[in-house]
Amino acid sequence: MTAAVSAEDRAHYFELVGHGAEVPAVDFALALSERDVAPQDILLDLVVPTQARIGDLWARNEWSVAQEHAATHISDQVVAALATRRRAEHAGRRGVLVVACVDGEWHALPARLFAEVMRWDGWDVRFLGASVPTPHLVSYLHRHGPDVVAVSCSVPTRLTSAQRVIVAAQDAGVPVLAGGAGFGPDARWGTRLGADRVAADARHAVEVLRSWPSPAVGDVGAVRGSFVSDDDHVLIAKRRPQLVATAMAELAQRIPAVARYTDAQREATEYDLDQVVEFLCAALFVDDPQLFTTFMSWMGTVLTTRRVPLSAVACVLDTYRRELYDFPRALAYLAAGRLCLNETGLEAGAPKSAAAV
Ligand code: B12
Repeated sequence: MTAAVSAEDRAHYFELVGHGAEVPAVDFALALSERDVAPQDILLDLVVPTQARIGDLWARNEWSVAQEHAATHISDQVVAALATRRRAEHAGRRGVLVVACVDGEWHALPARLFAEVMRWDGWDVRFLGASVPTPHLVSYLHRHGPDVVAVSCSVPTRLTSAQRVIVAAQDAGVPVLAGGAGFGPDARWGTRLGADRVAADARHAVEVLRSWPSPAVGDVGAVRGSFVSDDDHVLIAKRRPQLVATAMAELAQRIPAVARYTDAQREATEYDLDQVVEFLCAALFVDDPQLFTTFMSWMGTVLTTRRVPLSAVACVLDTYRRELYDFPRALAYLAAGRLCLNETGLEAGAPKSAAAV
């Protein structure tokens, strides 16, 4: 019988990482492990919720990027310490599992957390880390011939890269398990993009891999639902610079303060406008408006806490709707996103003028 991580443990760990107390945080995690808490539980019930909380604090502008980086470094150290101190029993008996983040995906820690849990479940894990270029991953797969490749994606704007990896790995004869928050609720976009298996999180992945008797022999060559997307996301992505420039010009006309922005403010705004188009393209790619509406709610929260009037974001969505008049699906997604933004503004308690978008 193993012990569990308690709410007090989480509160204490959060205090430690919040104060940059690296050594005490690592010692605390190791002490939990000595108290008979399973290492998997320390990662999934201590480190994961803390990292999610840090993300929320960053999104709400309560923590700076520097605070997030410092805390994430500590969590990284905790994972490393547990990985070296607690060796898996029967290591590697389940086969070789390559874990890689898709091209352009810099969230290595979620993938590492997943990887360590799989190692303790008996896989011989080869962890390739952040943003692995697809051709390099494929050549690695050819050279090492793993039983499964686990593809990690934390932000949905990387889903086009994810699909390229899925196809290339399967062509190389290696079955694909897809996971990470970027694949959406229950990793549903992983299924849509043709992965052999998906899992919502690391615990679910343990079950999925245990009930997948022999991935290498069982699935390769099987007829998979082939994923076909129309070209809307490609055509719109090509127009990103022009869409952002038009939206920026319109904002400057409507909101005098925008015309007086410093270079840094202008750059940050252009980045946000570009993100809107990127998420719209990702949603069109997987043909799911929910990807875009979830993003707009998130963006509504992020911008409200940074005192950006949501009316400005609504103005941007209106510009995009005018410019993309010949893409009916994009128009429907933008309309749904605008509605979501309105609701987010009201929930976040934005001033009425800003929320009434
Ligand atoms: C640390 C961090 C970063 C670091 C990452 C460093 C590192 N070494 O990983 C850096 C600074 C690089 C970063 C960058 C960015 N980030 Co960031 N980041 C985070 C943060 C705070 C923690 C990440 C983490 O450790 N997660 C660990 C746990 C919490 O994640 P998890 O998904 O539950 O992990 C499990 C599963 O996903 C699963 N899993 C993972 N891989 C796989 C693979 C398979 C096959 C399977 C089955 C399962 C599986 O296993 C894990 C354990 O169960 C998250 C917050 C969050 N909620 O994750 C934001 C977060 C992910 N980032 C976010 C954003 C916006 C960004 C940036 C766009 C910011 C920017 N403006 O530049 C960039 C994007 C960079 C890129 N293109 O990749 C947003 C994404 C929001 C969205 N709309 O999608 C988040 C959610 C923050 C927030 N609350 O707003 N970030």
